[in-house]
Amino acid sequence: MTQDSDYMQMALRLARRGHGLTWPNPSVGCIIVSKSGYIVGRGFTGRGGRPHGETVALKQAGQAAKGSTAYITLEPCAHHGQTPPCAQSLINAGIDCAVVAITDPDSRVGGKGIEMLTQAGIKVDLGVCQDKAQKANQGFFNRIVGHRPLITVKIASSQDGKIAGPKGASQWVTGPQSRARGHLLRASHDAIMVGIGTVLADNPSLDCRLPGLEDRSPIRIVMDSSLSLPLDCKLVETARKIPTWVMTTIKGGDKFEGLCDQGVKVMTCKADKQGRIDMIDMMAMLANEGITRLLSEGGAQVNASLIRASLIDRLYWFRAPKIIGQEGLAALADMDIETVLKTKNFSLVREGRIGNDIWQEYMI
Ligand code: AOF
Ligand code: ZN
Repeated sequence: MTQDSDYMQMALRLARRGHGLTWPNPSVGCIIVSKSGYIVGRGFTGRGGRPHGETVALKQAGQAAKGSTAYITLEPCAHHGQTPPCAQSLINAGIDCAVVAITDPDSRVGGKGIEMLTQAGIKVDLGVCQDKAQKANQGFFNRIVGHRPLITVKIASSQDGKIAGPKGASQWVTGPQSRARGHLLRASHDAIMVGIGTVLADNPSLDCRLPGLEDRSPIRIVMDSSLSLPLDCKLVETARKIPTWVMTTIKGGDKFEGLCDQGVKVMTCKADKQGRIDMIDMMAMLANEGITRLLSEGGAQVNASLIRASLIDRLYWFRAPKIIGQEGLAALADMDIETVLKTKNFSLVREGRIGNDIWQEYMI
């Protein structure tokens, strides 16, 4: 017999489809199972956060929602937004039972959705697959509770941890399959971030070029403390097509205006003692802009800054079967021993072979 946890895992799989699309909102999955045990509605949050997952699933279920059980990956909302609260829609549809994975930390919800359902006489089972839901919603939770996005770092290196050869040629260290996986990672994030060094070395496009997923390109963010971004680089030239944000410490001036004129959004962050961007302040600004899932593609300086500020939640490391040698550029720059000793250990959660490369996924 299908268990509650099986249905919840289906709902979580649906929710994950919305990663990268639904920010500033979480992606919520909902499965409606009729009295006779059939799945009559499936939904997840739409682009930009609307419609909510429950709205989609209830619409599909129609009259069959009467007496059903709804499996929802996050507590249904209790506030009046652009539409009535999902908790009210579930009550109106006549469901018998709600199985909810985890409560919503948004102060407009925070337990009120569960309360509404219970008061209406609906049986509520809270906490099914809670750990998995915590991970699936981590971007949204980080934004609301931690005032920063979920931060994932992707590194593509040689076996000896070098991301570029002696002349800084970094683009093709790993094979085509790893690069495609990297593009899939882009599609499941709200924004992708690189440092100015990477832009000057590679002039990248930072879009998602997988067939069928071209419209899943995330926002592109460049960390550029002194505004060295050339006005004729690919990112600036395409800024009106794919949003491009520049994080800097500069407050104005010709370059600032020039970038804004080309459609780039320039945001001024606090500077640290060395004049570098204050990472915590920058992440709070990004969370404030609604970013829940941020993918950092480095390079060496950005990776090191993230490690120094203890800001890495997940790490994907792709390694090609090549040795570049000590002349190459290390994945992490400026890692002095004090920083290394302070760094928390990562745990390996998954690994595999991809083409001729090895990939590993770590969590803090
Ligand atoms: C749900 N189902 O699919 C999502 C929820 O701006 P609004 O009105 O769309 O509300 C956003 C809030 O709703 C968001 O902060 C979070 O608390 C909740 N998200 N809730 O019932 C959904 N995406
Ligand atoms: Zn809702």
